[in-house]
Amino acid sequence: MNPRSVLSRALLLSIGAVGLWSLSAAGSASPPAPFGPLPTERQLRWHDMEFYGFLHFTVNTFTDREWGEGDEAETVFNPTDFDADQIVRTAKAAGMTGLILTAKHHDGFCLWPSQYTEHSVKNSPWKGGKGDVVKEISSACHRQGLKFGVYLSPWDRNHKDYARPEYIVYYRNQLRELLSHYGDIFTVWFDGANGGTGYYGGAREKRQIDNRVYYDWDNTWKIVRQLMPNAVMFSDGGPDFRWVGNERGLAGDPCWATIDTTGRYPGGRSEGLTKGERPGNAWMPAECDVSIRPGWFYHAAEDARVKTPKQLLDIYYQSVGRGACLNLNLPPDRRGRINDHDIESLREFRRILDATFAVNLAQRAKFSASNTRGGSKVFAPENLVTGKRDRYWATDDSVLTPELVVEFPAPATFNVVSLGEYLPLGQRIDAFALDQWKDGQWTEFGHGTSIGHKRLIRGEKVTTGKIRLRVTQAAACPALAHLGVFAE
Ligand code: FUL
Repeated sequence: MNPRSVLSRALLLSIGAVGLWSLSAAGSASPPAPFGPLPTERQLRWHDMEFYGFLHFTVNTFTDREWGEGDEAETVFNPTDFDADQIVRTAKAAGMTGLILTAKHHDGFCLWPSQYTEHSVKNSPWKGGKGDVVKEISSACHRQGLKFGVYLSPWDRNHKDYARPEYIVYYRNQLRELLSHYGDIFTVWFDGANGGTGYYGGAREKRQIDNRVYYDWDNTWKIVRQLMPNAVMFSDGGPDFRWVGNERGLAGDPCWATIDTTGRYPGGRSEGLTKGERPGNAWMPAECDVSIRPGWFYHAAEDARVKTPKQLLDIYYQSVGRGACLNLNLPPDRRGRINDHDIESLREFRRILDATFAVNLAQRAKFSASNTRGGSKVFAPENLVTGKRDRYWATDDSVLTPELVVEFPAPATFNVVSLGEYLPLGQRIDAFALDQWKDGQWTEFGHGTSIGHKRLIRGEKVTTGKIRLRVTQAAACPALAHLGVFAE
């Protein structure tokens, strides 16, 4: 369905629920017109996931490498104590909403018994060749309430036909296999690394491809749309969400959810990805991917270099806190479990986040806005603390830079302010500032640019009786769905 019709239906329903009284009292409380590119339903669901994980696991785990050559014997894959439930439980306890498994990395080894190759778990000693990592992880995810996604590397350094048309048939067959036998898949992650030296069925040579045409992406992506219509697809340039342009997990400031897709393709140009482009021609929000360790795969030598809770928090505020999703890699070790070093760091990271976001100090505050659309309750600032993403504060079309005073029942101490726009109407706000009431006047304590799904402003602790939000620049009248005030 067209996102605009989904939107107007949702708005009509919510207006109806508040009642005709407020409509007539308001005079003209019709919702604002959308601005710029708009998200699809599947992108909206993805935004809500916010924080999920990668699992990099394959022959590299056992050869201590980051990129396998493609000539690894299947027998090297042999986890000694594989436990999908332990892996998924760890991710869940860390607050992740889903996991994306490297079903096949660049070395070509398949973690599921694909019928199209012998280079898979079926020829490994693990579970006597009867094992299926994709099955076990996807089942554990579904059992424990996490979404499951797959990474299927387009580059395959094992396959004899790589760089020839035959390989595309193989690649698509594998995609169909993964999308047909493992239940619901929330994402397919298309990596941009492409071509170079490899084993290639024994040829051991360098093979280059032109990634604009070789994979015929439009038709490859169609397979995903057909078999898993709710899944979102990742690559450097979409089609559903984009790479953030670095592997440090850091979004730009600003980080617009929109981009100009002209001339973009997987593995293509990366300028503009970190900050996005405004207004752009497509809704293409950023994913920040980063590993909890220096490498993507497990290496015992990196046990002492697991990111600390403080480092993880900084990444969280600069990814989720800038309107992106965070995809944090947790590499299973040679046992086939998440290592204790990683678990320890994740536990403290989660404890701090939970404690920070447990109480929204704005929940019991009094709101006074310089303008509310049509004077109507439907668009009142109280909508900011309902916890419901389909209610929002909006202003009249002519009011682009409103102010909102938030008065706490008693002086509040905090250092994090959270904001979120009502995304079905597009990304409307360009800049904002936050003031505190101090010594009888307003004093600025924070400001920012893009908001989008979520913006976290984190600073020094402030104690005050009231704060003020000023929208200082907007392309269309603001529509804000969320405001939170928290103490870390
Ligand atoms: C990159 C790959 O080359 C790395 O090995 C890793 O999978 C990372 C997430 O993407 O492009």
